[in-house]
Amino acid sequence: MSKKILVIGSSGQIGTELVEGLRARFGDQNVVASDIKEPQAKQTGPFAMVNAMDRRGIERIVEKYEITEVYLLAALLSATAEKDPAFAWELNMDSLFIVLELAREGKVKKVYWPSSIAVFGPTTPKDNTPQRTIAEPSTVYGISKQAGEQWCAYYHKRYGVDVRSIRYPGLIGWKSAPGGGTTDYAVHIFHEAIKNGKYTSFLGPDTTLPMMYMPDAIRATIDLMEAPAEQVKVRTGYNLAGISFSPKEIAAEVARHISGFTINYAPDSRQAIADSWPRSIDDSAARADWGWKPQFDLRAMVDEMMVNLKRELA
Ligand code: AKB
Repeated sequence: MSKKILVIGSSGQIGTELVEGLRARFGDQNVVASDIKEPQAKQTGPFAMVNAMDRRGIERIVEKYEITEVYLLAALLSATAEKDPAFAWELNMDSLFIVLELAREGKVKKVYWPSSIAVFGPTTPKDNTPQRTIAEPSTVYGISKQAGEQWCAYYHKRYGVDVRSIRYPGLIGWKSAPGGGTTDYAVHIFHEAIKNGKYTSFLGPDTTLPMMYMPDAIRATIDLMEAPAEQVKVRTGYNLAGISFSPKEIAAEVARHISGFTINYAPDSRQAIADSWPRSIDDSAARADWGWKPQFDLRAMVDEMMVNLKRELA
């Protein structure tokens, strides 16, 4: 049977670019995008409206398109989740159980589920955070990601479900807007710099966080899903490192492209979340197991973001 992919949450920040990447690699008709709302981006392949918590609705799509792999991206991110912890838990966990169960029942063969650096917390070693270490998250988003990782490992061990996951750092891209995360400032800064020549950061100047340019994240996601099963030794979530930087450091790079650019700082409730997360990540397990290697450093990422966003916003 040929590969048929369903992406749930395809209109979000990762979904938009992942669908594009998957369609480029496996063909437009072999990738079904789905979301709770109509897509903004023009679709080159099938699209289905579905709520990620609607088991019957998802099953109908799986049957109709003879889906073999599901990428589940629907979730409430760290900052938004803090506004409604009960709903965040419900959405983030119920949707995961639905796809894990579909895989356990043999209705799909492989599952991708995104984890996050949010599984770590204030007691985690902050620099070069190891793959296996203390993980006591202080946000509901982090708790849902940590519990989700354990459920993925459980379904793999107990039922042989082929589920794979990455602990994404903050993701930066120009094709889609970020949706309610603590790392969103690193996308907003580009939009505000190009439009207004200034930006007020909701994180303080020296708040260093792990980040990654979206093309690296999309490549990592597809590479992990395409790796032979025996090479995927971590069935919780893989640490993945790209670039670590602070608002002050990215502002200096942005200023190379926007003369007179200024940044101010007005930390809000997201500062406490950022302070609980690592500064940098040890991703040696992903490198050793399935050959992960990032391509973009801070300068290369900023250069590409500026060229593309200036064109888009013109
Ligand atoms: C967030 O800030 O909530 C996300 C994440 C790091 O998972 N970008």
